Amino acid sequence: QRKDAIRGCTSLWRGEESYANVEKPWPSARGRTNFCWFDLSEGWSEDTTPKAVPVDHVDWHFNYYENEWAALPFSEQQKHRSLGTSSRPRDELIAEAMLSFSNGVRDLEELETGIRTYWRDFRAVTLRKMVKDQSEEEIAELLETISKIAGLAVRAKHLVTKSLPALVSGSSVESVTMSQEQASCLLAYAFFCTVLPRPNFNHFSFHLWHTQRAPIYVEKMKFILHYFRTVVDEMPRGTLTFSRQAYREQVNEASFCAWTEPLSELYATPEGLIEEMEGCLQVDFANEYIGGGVTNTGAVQEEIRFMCCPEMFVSMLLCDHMDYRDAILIQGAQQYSAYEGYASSLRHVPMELRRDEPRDQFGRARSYLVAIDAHCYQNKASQYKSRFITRELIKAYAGFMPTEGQDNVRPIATGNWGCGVFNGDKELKSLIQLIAASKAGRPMIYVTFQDERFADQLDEVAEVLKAFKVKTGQLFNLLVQFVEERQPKQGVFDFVRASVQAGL
Ligand code: AR6
Repeated sequence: QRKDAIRGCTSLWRGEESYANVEKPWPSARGRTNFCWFDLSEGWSEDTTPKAVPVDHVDWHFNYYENEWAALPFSEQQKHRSLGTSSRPRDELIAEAMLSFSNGVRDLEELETGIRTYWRDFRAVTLRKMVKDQSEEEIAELLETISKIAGLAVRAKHLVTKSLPALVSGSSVESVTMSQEQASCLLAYAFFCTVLPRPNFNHFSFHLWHTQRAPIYVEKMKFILHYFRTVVDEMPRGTLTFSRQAYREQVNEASFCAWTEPLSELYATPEGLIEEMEGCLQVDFANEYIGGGVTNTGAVQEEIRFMCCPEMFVSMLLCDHMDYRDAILIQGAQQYSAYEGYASSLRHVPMELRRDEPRDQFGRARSYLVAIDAHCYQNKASQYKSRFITRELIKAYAGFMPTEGQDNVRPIATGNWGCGVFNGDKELKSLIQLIAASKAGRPMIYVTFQDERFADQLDEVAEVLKAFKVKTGQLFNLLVQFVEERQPKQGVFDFVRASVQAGL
């Protein structure tokens, strides 16, 4: 029954025909810039790979510290930072190493010597661990893959012909669209540890995977190598859009209490995973620095999603730290790998890329993600304060709010946002997300991660709210009352149900 209800709710958004008609027009009419890294003058077509613009020359703004540009490895300041065994300009050393690797990598020592010219701490610890149990053919295949990854980096002069604006908090650039090929080229630079850390950004580099000993790095390396093998085998022709939105209205508790939207349909399910909810806007349980611990040992919801859909990594190069009003949207990131296990038991499961994935008129596959970071509570008890309810509601609504002037309200697929590593209370967070989804006019699918009991409890409380026609503002008010009047051990659902049944 639950499955049927979810299929019914998402049917419009899964339908291929309706898909092209409901997507965000591009560029948007909002007055902010929508940057496209490739030539869209003749539209996108399935048969050709998008070409970078400008096509005939390179036009980079080099200033790496200027906030509005992404820190590409060839930027001016990076050039003169000598972090390797050679004091020659860094960009030259990187270009030289990439060219040499692309012509073949004999062994891992050659890889180490090449990378150390621009980054002296490099050691291929994880790759060495991997080759230990491999046959000669497997080792040769691995070295060939590494060489082909370098080939992607070498293609930068055709693919990275213009600087890339950063999507920093409050900037006038709303979105950046690039081809999957351009994304793969950037990922190749991350693989070879060429991008330097930048204040306020997560570090777009896989150097810890290469150089540190934690067992998870072997697994992470398998995900990324599988991605590279897939794209070098046949480059996907699609595109991706990264955008940033913020809910900047002046709001306070009183204004939330005045919200009058009816509550949306809520579908709780213990089965499936967020990433399986096709056609929905799927929530990434993010860190304020998007990607969280993905380039170190982190391996929970956000990191796993990045590992399966590596094009998401580009958001770390583009987006700085999110403040409490910010959300990051990623459209078109395809899934290259599946997984088993979770956290330290995470295992890579290879899968075939869906090459026939339907795309919109701009070439983006049907994958919609929104990254929102919950508040992290060191101590679980500290979350029961009205200012935290307000903070989480602003954040969730920043992610769920429809893009201006559009009818783009696909259902939200979410779950225990902020309730794993970040220690949140599921009952409280689920209702906060329901208020945000309702304000945005979106149905909400809530995946309880195999917790049948919680799915039943959530269904039950949603039934009561529906029966008594509770509005968004009223529910918010109840949550605030809950934290103010809370009895020890009383749960949010019990309080809300009792209050509603007693006549609010
Ligand atoms: N589908 C549905 N539910 C899931 C899935 C999934 N694929 N994976 C996990 N869950 P967590 P947080 C459930 O801890 O607390 C990262 O490092 C499962 O019940 O990832 O918001 C970020 O970068 C799990 O316990 O999210 C941040 O730094 C719960 O969702 C930080 O973790 C919460 O998953 C965010 O922590």
